[in-house]
Amino acid sequence: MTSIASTLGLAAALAAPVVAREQSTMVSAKNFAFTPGTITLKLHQRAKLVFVGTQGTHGITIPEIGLSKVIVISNKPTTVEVTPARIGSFVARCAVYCGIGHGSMLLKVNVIK
Ligand SMILES: [Cu+2]
Repeated sequence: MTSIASTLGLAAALAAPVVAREQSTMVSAKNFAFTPGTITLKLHQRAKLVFVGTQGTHGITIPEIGLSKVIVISNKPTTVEVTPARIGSFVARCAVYCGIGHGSMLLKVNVIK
């Protein structure tokens, strides 16, 4: 049940100015794909990456953006923060063997200005 007070509180929260601008991107991992398969981050802007496993156990390492190995397991979101320092397109492979499709499990990261 939603009270009028909580509705008003939500409206106030939605109307509040954004204090910090931070990219937040959710990436899900299942056998054998990251979704979305490509994410775009901005150079020198802190980004929050939320990895959510929906099937199997996977891993991701993206040294080009300063992300050391993150293990992604089902039903346990893992949030990491990165600040990309290089422009480019980087392809990361799943870092934990997860089965027959493991070799084609890729996440492409574009870092733009
Ligand atoms: Cu894998």
